[in-house]
Amino acid sequence: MSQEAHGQEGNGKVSRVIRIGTRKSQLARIQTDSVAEKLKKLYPDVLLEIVAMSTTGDKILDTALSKIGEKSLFTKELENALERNEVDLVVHSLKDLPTVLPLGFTIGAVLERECPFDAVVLHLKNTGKCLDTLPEKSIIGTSSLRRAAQLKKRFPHLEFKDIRGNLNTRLKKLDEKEDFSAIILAAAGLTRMGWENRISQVLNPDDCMYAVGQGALAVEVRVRDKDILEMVSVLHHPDTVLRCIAERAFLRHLASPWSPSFMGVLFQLYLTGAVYSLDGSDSLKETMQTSCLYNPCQVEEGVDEGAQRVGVTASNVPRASQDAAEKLGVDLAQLLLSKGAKEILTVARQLNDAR
Ligand code: DPM
Repeated sequence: MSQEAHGQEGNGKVSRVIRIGTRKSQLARIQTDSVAEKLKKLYPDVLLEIVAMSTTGDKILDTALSKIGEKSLFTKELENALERNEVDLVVHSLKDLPTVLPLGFTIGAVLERECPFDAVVLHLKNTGKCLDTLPEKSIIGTSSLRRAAQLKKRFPHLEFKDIRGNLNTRLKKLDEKEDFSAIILAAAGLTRMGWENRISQVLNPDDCMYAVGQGALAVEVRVRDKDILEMVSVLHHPDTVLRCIAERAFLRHLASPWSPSFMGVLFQLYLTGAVYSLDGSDSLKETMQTSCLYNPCQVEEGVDEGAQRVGVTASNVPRASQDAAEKLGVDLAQLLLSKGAKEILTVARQLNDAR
């Protein structure tokens, strides 16, 4: 619990103040506010305070994300504040959280996943078109190696260039200049910003597989802070938890120390995972299934609350289902590795480093 973490209400009642850390971008604020609202409804007596801060990722705007290398770029400052008890929980996009968290932190809640797919936002002059009908050599903005690799293969008439900055900056770069014919962004982020009217095409996974954890929000907390861990655990959406454990286990087994940008997954009752070369010409894609049922009546009591799977603590989701989800991810990664995934990833890394 934070020092001085008690507020004095007008009626003399003392209640705990919970501080929520967030990045300063509009999307981060919207995401944090949505989680704060849910907590406020569940715990009306708790005082919530939102603490906004800049992160390294917000400051370095001129280098392609895939080149900076450090995955916790957007999370480190927030984790430092968590460590120093300056905040009690931090709201992130799950896909920005590495599959191995620094010691002492855990994902205490994975909220219901919104649309996980990627979306095309067109320059207004291209209204009515789609990726298929854009003219030859049209320039598409994305800094995601994952998106570029898959879309280059599927739409060879298009060219791909890096675009950086938060969503507001990117949309401005698209609209106010002639540099890009379209940009690719996560549908979930656009929808949270209230810009769903700018989505002209939602990409299905045959065209572009989404990233591990995309579309889900996560709440990161201190492992040792059992009160907060228990408090946020009611936000867990069991179906999303299991899908994301499978996806993250796949990524961790295949990729560490890899960044998620080369991989995408689609999990229904099955998990599809793939690896791509940078230009998409070389790829491996496999699907595996598991029976991983969630029966809310079967939640076990007395599960070890410290137990983490790929960074997630979910004592209110059956352990057997979590085991099955995790095993599915690992098995799928092993299958891809046995077919040569490591070679594709190694070449992709060397080429990206040399860019
Ligand atoms: C990660 C990637 C991107 C973000 C890489 C990827 C996109 C980077 C780019 C891991 N994090 O997806 O292949 O386009 O240059 C990010 C967004 C969201 C969370 C924005 C977006 C919102 C969606 C969500 C950036 N992180 O992907 O358009 O909450 O899942």
